[in-house]
Amino acid sequence: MKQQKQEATAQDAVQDFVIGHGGETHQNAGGTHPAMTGQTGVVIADDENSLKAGERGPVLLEDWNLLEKTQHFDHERIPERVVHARGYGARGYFEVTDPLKGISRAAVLSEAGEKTPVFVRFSTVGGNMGSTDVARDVRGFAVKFYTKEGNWDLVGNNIPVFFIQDAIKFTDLVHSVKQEPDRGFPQAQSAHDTFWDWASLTPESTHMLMWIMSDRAIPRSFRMMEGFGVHTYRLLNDEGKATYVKFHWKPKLGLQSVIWDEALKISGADPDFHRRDLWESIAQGNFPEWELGVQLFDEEFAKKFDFDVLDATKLIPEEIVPVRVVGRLVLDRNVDNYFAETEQVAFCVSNVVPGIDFTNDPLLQGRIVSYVDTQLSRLGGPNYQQIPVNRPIGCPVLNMQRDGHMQMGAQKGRVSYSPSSLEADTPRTDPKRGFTSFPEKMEGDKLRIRAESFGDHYSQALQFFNSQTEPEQNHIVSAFIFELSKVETLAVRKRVVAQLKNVDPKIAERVAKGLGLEGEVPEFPTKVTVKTGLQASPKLSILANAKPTLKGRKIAVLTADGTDGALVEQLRSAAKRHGADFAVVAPKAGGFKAADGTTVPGDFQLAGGPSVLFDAVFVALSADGAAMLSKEAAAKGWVSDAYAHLKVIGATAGAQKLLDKCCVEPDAGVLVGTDVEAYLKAAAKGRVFDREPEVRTVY
Ligand code: HDD
Repeated sequence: MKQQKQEATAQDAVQDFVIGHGGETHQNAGGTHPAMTGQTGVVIADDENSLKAGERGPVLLEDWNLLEKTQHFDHERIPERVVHARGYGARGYFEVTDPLKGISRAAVLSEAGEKTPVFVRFSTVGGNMGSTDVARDVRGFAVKFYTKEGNWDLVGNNIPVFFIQDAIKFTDLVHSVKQEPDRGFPQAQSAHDTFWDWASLTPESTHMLMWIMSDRAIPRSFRMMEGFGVHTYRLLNDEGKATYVKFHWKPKLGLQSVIWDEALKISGADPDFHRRDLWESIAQGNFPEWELGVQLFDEEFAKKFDFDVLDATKLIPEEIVPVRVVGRLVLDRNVDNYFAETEQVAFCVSNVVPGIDFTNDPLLQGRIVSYVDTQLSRLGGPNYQQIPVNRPIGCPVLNMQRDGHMQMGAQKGRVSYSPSSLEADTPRTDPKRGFTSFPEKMEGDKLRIRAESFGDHYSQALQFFNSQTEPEQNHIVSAFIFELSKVETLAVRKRVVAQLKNVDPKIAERVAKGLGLEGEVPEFPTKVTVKTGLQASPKLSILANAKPTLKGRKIAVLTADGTDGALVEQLRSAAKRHGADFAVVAPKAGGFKAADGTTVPGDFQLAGGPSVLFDAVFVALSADGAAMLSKEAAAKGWVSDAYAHLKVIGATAGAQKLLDKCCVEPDAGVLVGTDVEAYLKAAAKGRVFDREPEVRTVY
């Protein structure tokens, strides 16, 4: 009796708080609140107190609810992915706009208007699940198409080439880049000895190194990056005719990256920067969109190409084989449950449908095996395809596979084998509709060998560098300097620079200068003569392909008491009109008191809303406000970071004192005044790269 009375009192207090008795209003979601049950459906009477022998006595083992709840909790985690552990998923659809009729028999690509549900997971590669979104890293871009002919997984990255040519090297690559095994750090970064030791001794990684040192490895948003299938795949038509294909995802919002110093600071300010951006844009109805493009070519073309199309460290410039857009991918639904969907989704390179086939790319061949194997260990057994997020949609699963851990189906009947005759309606193979492989002619000796056609590791690395705009080239050089500055072993630093000499001595010289290694770098032996004459491919540049738009971008205004409220509202509505998000940053969480005495709510308190979180900024301060914030480190950091990160800065005349304190020099991206449209027009152009030599050393 006594015990029950006490419980009632505690519960009453909680109820009072939640539903707002006593004059206070607290948020309450309402609804009918069905009874809470255990896993067997038994209704729980008390979920606040364990069962005890006496008021202050020991807890009893018979408290099955305590045991069940705790046991379930103890097993809540599953092994994180060995790579790509940190990821974020969403649902949507893929719609065919230009069907590949006669090229692939896969309905997902060849039927006009065919709409296929998809699950997409973006990820970083090296960091653990709890690391940061904005690490310098490759981004995974994995798409599960639930086609009516079965699931097709296109497990790609945001970079079109890879570190290695043969899957047998994958373990070494990953071991070198993950945290070092003795000390367990560094987390989510390649800037350490083991990675560069491995890379410096692996010439085939050189082209990829150029890409991960480029701004491609620090995207502004998942919504603003490309995706690539990387390998050359095969498409097969109804007659079994094969066409080689490379897959490309092109973002509707154009390409954009952050500045490296910004990335470092975002990682502190908002480690969830990319996932928050994706979640919020979908929640707001601004559905991210990509075009799916294909480069198609045949065996004859492949033979004429400078490089081997089976070599995943090479790409085919779009200028040589144009990308044909075949459909669009729209992400229009956030997940209901992160674990059930994003964590349990199992992408397998082996998941292909009739009309899409593999090639002999040795990296691809290894992947076909590895993904299934990893799902077995991650998800606990062979029935992982039955987890809702992995099940096909719109086509049945009928076969003779049975039982196993966590079997969800109860297949009926005696027959679990084939051929059989005892039961009607048992599933039978269908040679016409079924998956068939391309009957490629095979002959040759069984050898452990790397094809000679895979031998040139430097020419496309140079082509990539030469295809970048000047600021992008500068960023690559700075990234090498940053990364190698973190490498403690001098010999490793030198070896990387020696490799760079093979790409272009001028690049090597610039990196050596930044490291203080001029004249000290040895030669790295190579048998290859670099093809210096490869045509630059402007499509490989982010800046050359950026879109002058504010769509999907974020603008913030820095305010303080005394700020012109009407100007803030004008900025807000103009930003919205241009498709941008708008945020008010104020010294106090509640917002600011405008010049006319009204209170304007804030979105961020100054310390929690640094300018690194936004694409363009406006400093809307009265002279008093600027004087006050000139003594506030967070405000000075806000403005000087925006300037150093090459952002377009708008400012009221009253804000000048703060700009001066932050050494903001006038340039095309600093607009003092209240012409909102002129400011937004400048902001739509993106960063002011001409400012860069003023704010950091270019080696
Ligand atoms: Fe991989 C995960 C992409 C080479 C072995 N990989 C994984 C994911 C992506 C890629 C996007 C995350 C999927 C998800 O979101 O769940 N991987 C690539 C690309 C590669 C590549 C584009 C080169 C072209 N991978 C590669 C090789 C191997 C693996 C050569 C092994 C031989 N990858 C794996 C894995 C992972 C994985 C260990 C870890 C978690 C998972 O599979 O599901 O099996």
